[in-house]
Amino acid sequence: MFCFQCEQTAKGQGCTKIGVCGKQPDTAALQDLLIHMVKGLSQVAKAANKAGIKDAEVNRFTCEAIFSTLTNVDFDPERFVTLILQCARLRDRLKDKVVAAGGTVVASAAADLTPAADRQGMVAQGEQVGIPETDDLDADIRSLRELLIYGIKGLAAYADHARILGQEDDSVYQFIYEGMAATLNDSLGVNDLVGLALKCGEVNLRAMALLDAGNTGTYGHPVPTQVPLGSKKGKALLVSGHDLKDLAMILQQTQGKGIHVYTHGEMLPTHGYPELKKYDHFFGHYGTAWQNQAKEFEDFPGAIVMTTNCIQKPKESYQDNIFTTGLVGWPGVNHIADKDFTPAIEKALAMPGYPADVPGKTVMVGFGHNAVMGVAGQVIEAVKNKAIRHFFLVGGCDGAKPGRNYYSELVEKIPGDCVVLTLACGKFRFFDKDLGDIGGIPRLLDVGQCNDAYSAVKIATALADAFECGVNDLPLSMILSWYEQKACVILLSLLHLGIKNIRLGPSLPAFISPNVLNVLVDNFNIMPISSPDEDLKAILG
Ligand code: FSO
Ligand code: SF4
Repeated sequence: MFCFQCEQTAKGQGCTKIGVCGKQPDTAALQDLLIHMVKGLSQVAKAANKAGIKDAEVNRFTCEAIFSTLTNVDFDPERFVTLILQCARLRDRLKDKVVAAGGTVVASAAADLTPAADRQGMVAQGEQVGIPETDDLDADIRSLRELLIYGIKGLAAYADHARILGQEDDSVYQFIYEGMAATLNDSLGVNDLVGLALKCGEVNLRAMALLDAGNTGTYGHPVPTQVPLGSKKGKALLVSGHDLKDLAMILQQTQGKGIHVYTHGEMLPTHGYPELKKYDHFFGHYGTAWQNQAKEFEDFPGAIVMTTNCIQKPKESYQDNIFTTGLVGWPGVNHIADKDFTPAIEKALAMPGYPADVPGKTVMVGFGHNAVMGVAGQVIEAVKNKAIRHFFLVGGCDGAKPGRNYYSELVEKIPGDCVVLTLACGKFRFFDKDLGDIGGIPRLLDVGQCNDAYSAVKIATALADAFECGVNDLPLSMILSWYEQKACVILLSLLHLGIKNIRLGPSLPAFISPNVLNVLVDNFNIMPISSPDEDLKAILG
C-alpha cells in the first residue's frame, strides 16, 4: 500500500505497511481501485453531460464513493467491494445511455476496467492502480494530481452532507467529474493542474454554501448557547461525527425514553441550532477531539453512534456499545443502515448510564455567520475605537501527532485585546478556556464544525466589506491546523479567494512537492507555523 493523504502519514512520507489510522493494506488497495474506477466513471459522466444526460444516482454514488475513501471514514473492506461493483454497474448503465443518445464514450483503461470476481482479485487490481512511484511520473504532476484528488475528496464530503439535507447543484457534480477525469489526462501540465486545484476551492465554496443552507434551513441559524460539559443522572447516548440529520433523527427516536443525548467531537456546535436544542433530553457535550475517543468512549456509560469521520479502531471494552451509520464503518462494528436507531437506543437502555448528576463547566457555542453578523455593528465599533486590536482564526483539525500543543499555547498567549474565532475539532485544545470578553463580545467565538468553514469566510468578507478593504487588509490572521482532506479543500477555497499569509501546521502535507510548495509560497505566502511567540511577534509586531 501507499497512502499519504493525511497529516499523520508514517514518517511524514507515506503509509506503506499499514495505515497509522489503522487502514489495512487490503482496504487501501480496494480504496485505490474504487478511486481509479471513479475516475473512469467521471470520464463517462463528462460524455453523458455533453449528451445532455443527467443521472442523479450517479451523482449521489460518486460523492458517497469518494467520501468513503476520506481518512477515518470507512475501514470495512466488504463495503468497498460493494462500492466497486456498484461503480461498474452505474458506469456501464451510463455508457449505454450515452450511446443511445448518440454521444461518444472515449475508451480508457479506467472506464473499461471490469472488477475481478472476488475480493482478493479486486485487491490485486487495486495494487496496480494506486499512487504511482515518482520515478514513473514527474514529481510535481503527481503532487498536483493528488492535491486535486484530496481537494475533491473534501468537496465530495461537503456535497454529500448538503445533498442529505436536500441541497444540490449540478455544477458541483460536473466539476467533480471534470477534476477526477483530469487526473488521468497526461496532456495536462503544472499550470492546468494548479488551475483545477484552485477551481476545486471555488466550487467548494458553492458546496459549503449549499451545506450551510441545508443546515440552517432545516435546523435554524445557530444562536449563542451554553453547553454543559457535565452529565445528568440517567441513561446516556453519545453522538459523534458531523451529520446533523442523523442527530435530529436520534433526538426524535429517543424522545420520552429516559435517555439523555450527548454530543462528542465535531457534534458540539449542534447545541446552538434551534431545531435541535429544543429537545429537553439533548443534554450536553462529552469528551474532546476524535483522537481521544478510545479513552473517552471506554469511560462513557452508554451507547455511542458515529455518524461520520473520524472513527478509530474500537477497543474491545466498547466494541459492543458503538454503532456506525451512513458512510462510516469499521469491520465487525454494528452498522445502522436504515436510520432506525433502535439497536443503539436499546443498548443505551441496557447500559448503566450515569448513577448521579456530574457537575461540570459550560462552554459557549453558536457563533455562526448569522449570530456574528447580528453584532457586527458592535464589533466594527470596537475595532474602530481600538478595543479590538486583531482577530485570529485558529481553526482546523486536531490529531494525535505531537506539535499540536502549539495551538493551545498560541490561544493562551494571544493578548487580551484580540478576538479568537475557531472552528472544527482543533478547538478542543482550548475550547473550555475562559478568555473573557471585550465590551460584551466573547473573546473566543466558536463558529462551528469544519463543515461551517463557509461561516468563517462569510464573517471575514463581511468585515472586509464593512471596512471597505480586502480580506488580506483586515486585522485578521489565519492559523490553521490540518489533518484530513476536508481541511485540504477548505485551504484551496481560501487560496481561491486570494487569502494570503495563512500559517499551516502542525506539518506541511507530504504530497506537496518542493516545487508545488514554492508556487504556493510565491503566490500566497503560505507558511508553516513556527512557535507561538515568534508567530505572535510577526503578526502583532
Ligand atoms: Fe475533525 Fe475528523 Fe471535522 Fe475532520 S473530526 S478531523 S477536518 O474529520 O472533519 O474537524
Ligand atoms: Fe496513512 Fe493517513 Fe492514509 Fe491512513 S489516511 S493510511 S494514516 S496517510
